[in-house]
Amino acid sequence: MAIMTEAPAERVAELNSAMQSSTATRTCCPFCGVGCGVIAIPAGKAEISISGDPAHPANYGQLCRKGLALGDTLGLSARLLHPMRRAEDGQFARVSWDSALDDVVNGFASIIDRHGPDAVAFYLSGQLLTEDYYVANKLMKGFIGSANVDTNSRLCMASAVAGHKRAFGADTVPGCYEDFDLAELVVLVGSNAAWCHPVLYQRIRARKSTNAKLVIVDPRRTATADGADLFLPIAPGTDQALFSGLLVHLALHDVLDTDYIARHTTGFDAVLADAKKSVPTIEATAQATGLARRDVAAFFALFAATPRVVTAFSQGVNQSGQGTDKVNAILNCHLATGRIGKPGAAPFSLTGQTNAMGGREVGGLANMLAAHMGFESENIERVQRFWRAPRMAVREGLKAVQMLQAVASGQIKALWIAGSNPAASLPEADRIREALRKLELLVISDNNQSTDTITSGAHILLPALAWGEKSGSVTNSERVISRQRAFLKAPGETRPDWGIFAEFGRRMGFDGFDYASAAEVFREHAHLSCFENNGKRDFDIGALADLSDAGYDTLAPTQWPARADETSGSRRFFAQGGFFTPDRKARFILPAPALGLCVSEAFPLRLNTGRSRDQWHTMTRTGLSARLARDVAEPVMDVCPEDGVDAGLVDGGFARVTTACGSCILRVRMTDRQTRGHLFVPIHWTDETASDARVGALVATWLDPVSGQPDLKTTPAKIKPVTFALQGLLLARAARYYVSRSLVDACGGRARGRLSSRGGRGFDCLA
Ligand SMILES: Nc1nc2c(c(=O)[nH]1)N[C@H]1C(S)=C(S)[C@@H](COP(=O)(O)OP(=O)(O)OC[C@H]3O[C@@H](n4cnc5c(=O)[nH]c(N)nc54)[C@H](O)[C@@H]3O)O[C@H]1N2
Ligand SMILES: Nc1nc2c(c(=O)[nH]1)N[C@H]1C(S)=C(S)[C@@H](COP(=O)(O)OP(=O)(O)OC[C@H]3O[C@@H](n4cnc5c(=O)[nH]c(N)nc54)[C@H](O)[C@@H]3O)O[C@H]1N2
Ligand code: SF4
Ligand SMILES: [Mo]
Repeated sequence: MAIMTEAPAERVAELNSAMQSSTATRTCCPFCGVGCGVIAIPAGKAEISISGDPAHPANYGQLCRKGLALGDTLGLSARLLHPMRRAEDGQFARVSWDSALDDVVNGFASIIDRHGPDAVAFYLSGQLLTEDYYVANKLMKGFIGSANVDTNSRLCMASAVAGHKRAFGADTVPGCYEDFDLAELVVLVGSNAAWCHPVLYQRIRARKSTNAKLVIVDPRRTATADGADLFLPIAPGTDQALFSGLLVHLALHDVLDTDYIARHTTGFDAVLADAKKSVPTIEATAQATGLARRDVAAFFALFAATPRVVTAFSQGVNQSGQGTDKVNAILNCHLATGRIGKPGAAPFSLTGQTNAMGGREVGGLANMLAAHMGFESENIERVQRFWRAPRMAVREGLKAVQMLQAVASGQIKALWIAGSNPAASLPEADRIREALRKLELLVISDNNQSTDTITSGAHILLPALAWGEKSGSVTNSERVISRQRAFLKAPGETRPDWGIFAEFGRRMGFDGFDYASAAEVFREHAHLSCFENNGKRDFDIGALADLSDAGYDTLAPTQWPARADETSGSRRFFAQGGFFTPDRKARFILPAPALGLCVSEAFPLRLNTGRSRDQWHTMTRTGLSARLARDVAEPVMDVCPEDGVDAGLVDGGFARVTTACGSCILRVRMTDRQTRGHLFVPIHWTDETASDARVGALVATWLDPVSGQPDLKTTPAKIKPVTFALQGLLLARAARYYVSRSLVDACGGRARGRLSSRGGRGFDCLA
């Protein structure tokens, strides 16, 4: 289906002159990790037709609502179009690129001189293209000499990465989307795919209509659960017990692939013995997970009876204080049954952002070096030779939350953030804001003039190209590399992120940053992937290392591995073993017993946070679309009617949600989708878009000890009603959506309010 989008008024003129061609551009959606192909066609007077690319293997022409609304997100009113410097009076003023980059270079160089390379850091994002990520990573790890590069993927995929590495010896996703078409059972664990990976979810539904079964494991009854054959409303944080109980059940019922276990794995007996002690029976599993005995029995029977099973997992697994153990508990069941790397049988990590995988490939995480290599001495030496790097990082850097803790303690003095909004998205977001204000130098490359992070003391703002303007590559959940291509000219003085980092590298006096194009960066990345590889590393795209510029421009979606010497590689990994551990065998891993942050009399409920169907993260793009605002128009909190009534709340009224870290005021939505004791709040609103709904400020810091990924789903909380004396609604044509309750708080008699001024079009919604 093609959707014609009327471009935002302020872009009409630009669009008319900016269309690079009047022909169709094949590109890729910038939102979720499904990675759908998109066709963008300038359609006459400032219109853009957006449709799904029928030839793209991720979506075969389908798009979800967010993808279809992409044309609405191209407005320029909120865009950062010129480099800016913050003046003494706190206001940002336009400066030249030369002057802005001088400040960045002088600031970084002087801090490195005075305090060493570990006093500086980059914080990156899965919104970036692989080429952007590659250049930033090379700069920091090979030339500045620190591994303080981390990314919002730490909040998203880190536990999956760590779980894969522990079991497989590499961060390998063994399966592919086709497995969902072939599976007879799909288990979705901690995934609201109906909203968060909609096109893939439709594919699962299509398969289900041919009699395949669907099981959902989630503490709340999501839209995804509505379509399930079996819904397991698991107690949060207990998935490892469910899958350890399943392992015991599979052993008891002789469903193990003993040959696979013997030939391709180690550690099985110890893990099974431990599981038998902790969850020996269906009853014990039911008790450990809060599930009904008959539901656990039904799930175990289904899993045991169905060789073709895909267990896909997302943030209910990863964003947990024990996320890595949850991942390994799932992988254990697939390894024990040999249901891995076979058509229709695989564990499957659903990646969040469009380029979460690309970031992992280049080494964007502080505990990875580059091209899926870690910090072993032979890898450090190899990458150093390849980069001709003068100053290699020799150990892992600080992971996101620790990085910000080091900012707070003054250990890190310069931070460059590109493509993320950590003042909203990290746990204890108020403390993050305080920490950022202490920096000697805070540089932000972004598409927008104002974000919660920019207003947390940024010194220099660098304008980056946005979707539709930028050009490079991304990798989706099934290891398919796709091109994002530009169909709009760069507005204002915006530049590609890779170009900004490369220019910084040149000005720092580093050799090896003279890239003329994204294609050149990509070729170097591909060369590194196959450099002294010889099948030892999973990530190898050597077949693309010598692409011409034209070949890069026209590159069709390509799945890795794509080794130079292979004409027809397998789409899947590990059906015949061949793991990336030293003995090439997989490891069974013992999960620790479920722990958890304790609820108390003061904070008796659990705050779960996640996504709404039609908004993306901090709404910097989806917030521009009126049709996407219709789904959930303001910040809400879901609570079950019993808990709501107990707390004196009214459905449709307001509640203050408080945790040990902070509080928010949210519209109450009573729903039986929530179980007792659990609240759910979407993550999308920030201080830019609402007066009191930055949910990151409420989330406690509880890190997975292996991956460093924060638990974002179980903070102890309390709720109380808030009543306002007056309420009004103002509708206006605004550049961006803003919700404010500038009302007289009936209890406190205090007036609160705030005006937003996005490009002079701001408005106050309630008055
Ligand atoms: N509409 C939309 N789609 C998106 C995004 C977006 O912002 N908006 N963002 C993208 C990104 S970056 C990501 S990472 C993905 C995230 O995609 P999902 O992981 O599907 O989304 P979430 O809403 O974060 O959380 C998933 C579910 O985990 C459940 N959960 C919480 N605790 C537990 C637990 O202990 N066990 C289990 N089994 N489940 C639990 C929650 O109730 C929730 O329903 O979505 C991507 N797609
Ligand atoms: N409580 C809670 N917190 C969460 C989560 C949760 O479930 N609960 N989920 C976590 C997860 S999984 C994720 S992925 C994060 C997401 O959290 P963030 O990364 O903080 O969110 P975004 O809104 O995607 O921020 C992207 C920023 O980059 C800018 N941008 C977009 N494209 C580009 C580009 O090409 N170049 C540059 N330079 N800038 C660009 C945008 O304008 C925006 O300011 O949130 C995490 N935080
Ligand atoms: S499913 Fe994901 S990648 Fe596909 S159109 Fe929707 S948001 Fe974009
Ligand atoms: Mo994510």
